[in-house]
Amino acid sequence: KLRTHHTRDIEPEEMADKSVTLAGWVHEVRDLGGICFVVLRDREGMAQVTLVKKKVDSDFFNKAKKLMRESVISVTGTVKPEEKAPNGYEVLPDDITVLNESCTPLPLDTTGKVEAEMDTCLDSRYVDLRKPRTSAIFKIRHEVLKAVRDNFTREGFIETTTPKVVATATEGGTSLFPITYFDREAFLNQSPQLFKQILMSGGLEKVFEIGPIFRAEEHDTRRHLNEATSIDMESSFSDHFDIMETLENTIAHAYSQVKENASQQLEYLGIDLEVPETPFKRLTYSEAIDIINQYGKEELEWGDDLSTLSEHTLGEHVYNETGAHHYFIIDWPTEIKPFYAMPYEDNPEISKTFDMMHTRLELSSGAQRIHYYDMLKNRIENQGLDPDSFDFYLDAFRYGMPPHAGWGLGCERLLMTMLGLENIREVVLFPRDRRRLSP
Ligand code: ATP
Ligand code: AMO
Repeated sequence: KLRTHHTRDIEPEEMADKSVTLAGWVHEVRDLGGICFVVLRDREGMAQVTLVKKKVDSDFFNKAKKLMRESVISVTGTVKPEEKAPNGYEVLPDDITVLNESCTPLPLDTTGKVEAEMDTCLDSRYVDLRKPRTSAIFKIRHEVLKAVRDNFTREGFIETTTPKVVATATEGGTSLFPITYFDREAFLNQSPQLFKQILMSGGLEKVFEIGPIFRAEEHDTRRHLNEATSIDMESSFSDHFDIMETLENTIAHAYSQVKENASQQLEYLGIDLEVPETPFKRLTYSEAIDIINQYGKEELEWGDDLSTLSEHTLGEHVYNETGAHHYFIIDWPTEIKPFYAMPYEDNPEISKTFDMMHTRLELSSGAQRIHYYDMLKNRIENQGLDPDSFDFYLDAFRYGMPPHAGWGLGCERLLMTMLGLENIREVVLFPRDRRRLSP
């Protein structure tokens, strides 16, 4: 057997004098002359393998001293409780097998003593991921996705998968990546929007999808990706207020599950996670504009989209007033929201829409949708789009489409704000941005 235990599975007192086999990477070798420590690292943590020169065979001691950092090894030995060692034990080895030797020098330092540039880390993700801090991010990402699925399931949603190769745009604002689909032009989907709505006509009632979205954003920012993971939901017989509750619950559940199941990883990242309180504060768009204008940093008019600066001004204002990072901006002008957003019956200038914000940036947007065929077709035309290319979507509205609402939440933005990270690329294994296409 190459491994009997992970480093974290060993109980120092209970397992004292027992024989175990650990497997992993050589994190560090510390040769102090008479004693040599080999620090073995596996996915769960570290273990100290201790060789005392006087007590072991001299060939064995010399071989251990010369182990290359990041080589893959399997160590069989006995457990000895030791307060000064990581996890409170050390292993006195009988045998160390080198399963695969690492080349030298390494593309980057895995001990965290030398900080590498983001590009170096991303170019060599296979080594970067060996840093406990980096792998912690992806274990937390797993916990977040698991919690999101749990919460949807608990609320009666079913998981769906819709195509990523499509014929039309869905989100007006950003541009599309064209691709060749046999002899036709096609695109990578910007959002499952049209499909999740069609599923409402199909009677699935409550659906969610976690999948890639592609946006040909020209700019290179710390919060935009060209391939992102979107957490999408759609719910029939619901209005925008109903689904705002689902959104709050999803966020709160993700935070609490991470806190509960990833305490070790939060510790690696130095984070004391606070679970946000629900319900989140709700501001109308008009109130938001007034608040932003009070600060005099810029002059916004009703109908303007919020700039990055205004999002920051507002986020800080809300945080200072309430101590909360998450809040909603509701009731946006119909004109600056996508064609599928439902206007208020008594005031069609404003729509049944919301953005869910974090102090630093937008995390999610959603709306009650237009479920009337004629109204939807008009809105598509008014936004300068060609209704013919939306036939496959519009048809679903002619044969019994229920009222419905939904939202999209950026998985990476949720994670970067949860973990207080500056750059969205840190929470993606292999990010796609303006410059980066491999690995
Ligand atoms: P969405 O997910 O809807 O795209 P977002 O937060 O990315 O949300 P955008 O609509 O792309 O929002 O832009 C929001 C604001 O951020 C816009 O008002 C825009 O001025 C600003 N913005 C977008 N890209 C950049 C950029 N590269 N540099 C500075 N500001 C930007
Ligand atoms: P929207 O375009 O606001 O709405 O996108 C929803 C959320 O997805 C995330 N997101 C991104 N994250 C990183 N990089 C990007 N380039 C990027 N683009 C979007 C953000 C954003 O808030 N169809 C609607 C949702 C709906 O109404 O159901 C939509 O796509 O966190």
